[in-house]
Amino acid sequence: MPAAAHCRTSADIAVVEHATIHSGPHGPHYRESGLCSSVLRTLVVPNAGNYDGDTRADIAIYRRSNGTWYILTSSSNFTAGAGYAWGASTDTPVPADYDGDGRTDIAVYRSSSAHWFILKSTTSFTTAITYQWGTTGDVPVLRRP
Ligand SMILES: [Ca+2]
Ligand SMILES: [Ca+2]
Repeated sequence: MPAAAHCRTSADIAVVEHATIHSGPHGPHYRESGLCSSVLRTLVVPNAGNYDGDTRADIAIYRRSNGTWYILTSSSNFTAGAGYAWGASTDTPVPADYDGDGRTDIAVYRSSSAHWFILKSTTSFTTAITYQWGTTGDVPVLRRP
C-alpha cells in the first residue's frame, strides 16, 4: 500500500504542519500538501471537535512531542488559533464534551495509570477535572466523526 493511501485511511494521521488553508465554494478548508511520513505521524494527531462552540468543527491537532494542543477556530474563519499544553507524549487524545456546554473539551487518557485529564471548555480551558477509570492496558472508546 502506498504511504499516502495509508495516511488517508488512518483516523489518527494528518500533516497539518504542511497543510495550507484554501478558500472554496463551500468555505475554507485545508489541504495536505506535504508528506505523511512515519516521523510526522508520531508528532501530529488530528481530531475533530467544536472547541469554540459555533456550528462548525475546528481544526485541531495534538502534538505528542510537546504535549500541546493547537486549535484553529472556525469562529475566526480559521485565521486565529491557540495552543494549550495539556498531556504527555504517551497520552491518547480523547476530546469530547464532558461538561455538557456544547463545546469540545481538551482531554487525554493516560493508559499507564488509567487517568482521564479533562481541561474544561466551561472555564475557557483554565481548570481541569481528573477521573481514574480503567486499568492498565485498556483502550479509551472514542466516537469518531
Ligand atoms: Ca467551531
Ligand atoms: Ca465542553
